[in-house]
Amino acid sequence: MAKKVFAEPYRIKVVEPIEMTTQEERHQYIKDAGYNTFLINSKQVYIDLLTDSGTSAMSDNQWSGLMIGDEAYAGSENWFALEKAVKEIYGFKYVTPTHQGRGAENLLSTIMITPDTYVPGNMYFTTTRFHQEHNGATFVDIIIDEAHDSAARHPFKGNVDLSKLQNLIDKVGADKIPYVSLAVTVNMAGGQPVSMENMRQVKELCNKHNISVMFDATRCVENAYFIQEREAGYTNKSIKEIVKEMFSYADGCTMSGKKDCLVNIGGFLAMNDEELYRKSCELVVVYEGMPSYGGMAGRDMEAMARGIYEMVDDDYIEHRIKQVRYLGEKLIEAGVPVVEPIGGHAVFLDARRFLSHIPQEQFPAQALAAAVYLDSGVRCMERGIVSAGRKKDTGENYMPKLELVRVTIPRRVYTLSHMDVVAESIINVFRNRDKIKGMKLVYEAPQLRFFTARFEPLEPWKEWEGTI
Ligand code: PLI
Repeated sequence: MAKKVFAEPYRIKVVEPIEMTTQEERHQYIKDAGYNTFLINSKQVYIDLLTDSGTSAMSDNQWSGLMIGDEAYAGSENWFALEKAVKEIYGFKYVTPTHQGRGAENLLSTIMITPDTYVPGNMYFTTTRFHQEHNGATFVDIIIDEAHDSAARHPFKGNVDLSKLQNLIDKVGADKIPYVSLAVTVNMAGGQPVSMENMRQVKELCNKHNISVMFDATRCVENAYFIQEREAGYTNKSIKEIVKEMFSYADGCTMSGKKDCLVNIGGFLAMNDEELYRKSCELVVVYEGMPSYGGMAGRDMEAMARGIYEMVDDDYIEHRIKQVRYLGEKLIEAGVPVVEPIGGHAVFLDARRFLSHIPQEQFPAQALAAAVYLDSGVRCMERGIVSAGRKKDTGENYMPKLELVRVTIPRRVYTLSHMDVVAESIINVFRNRDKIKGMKLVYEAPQLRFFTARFEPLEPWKEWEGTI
């Protein structure tokens, strides 16, 4: 019989007090931050759901690993532990460490991309597309159409549309495609998974044309859980077995250890090709450090090695996904528009439907993230027109179909009671949505603008009583 009630598969040994603020204080803080939640100080936040990146709580086993950090410049013991863990769990032959995911993206894109090429991918991610474009490629979105529709309930909304990939190969030629970039799960689509069948088919098609398949492995354990839950033939397979099979359909991957690997910093590039490995070792020393640390301290590598074994624990990942879903279902029950099905790392509010009176050019998702902060001190993130940035050729804004606010759940950090508070606040904001007005952009950086952009409301917002 399926369990109705579920609880954290861990108990709390250390606590970190968090502070509450008043709504009046938050008015000032959000104004000072240019209505950008990235620019709010952490101390001014009550429940921090900005990201699940680098925000995990480590286990006692990982903390104890920090004490055996071997801080040698070369050949650290902890590097060998990390290399072993990656080879064993992901199944690749070679590993190059990096300080975080974008370090690996930089290496991969610099080595594999030449100007005037095309990198197809299942929806863009901000830093990933930046590195591809920076090296002269054009990103081409080959995700299934359902991924761009927040209400479409496809079980594997991260899947590649094989005909879109085939059409691109026919149009530009396989020699103009350095690799296919396949994210498992797809962050910007709402943390949506790719099915094992789809990964297999993408690999088969690419093999036919001699094109490499590079995974963005950032949240692959969450993807594995959805396969176990939803795909025929995988119910009785362990998460560890599913992860191993997933990577058998890849030639390599970039990885942000700050997510799945349950650490606060770290990443890697992994691959099967010896030549690519050699080139990555040549380049890693320029940007990251020796091929035996890649920007990480010995202790960081030990924590990550241990996190890699913990992340494939079936009970851990089941709880993680169910915690995110618990929040999502509370919001759905209250009529709040969210991306469905609920994804792996976050609940995504659909700002288009939530604030249907604000046109996309007036940054509804940016306004909504600011409004949730004002209401309760809960911090979340814009994932819409601001994050999408501008087209590299014309400088025009991308106008993504998805205009979302990501309410991201760090791993092993918050309890179900925190989720209740978050739900209450978002529901309160939903009831007061007509009081929220559009924004204008007053500062933007030339790339990855969402991190530092500043905004002002186009007209004053009407006050409402916050939940906290
Ligand atoms: O933040 P990094 O450099 O360790 O990783 C970059 C990165 C690559 N791919 C994907 C799918 C990501 O989600 C990602 C980073 N994501 C962040 C920071 C986030 O808040 O989602």
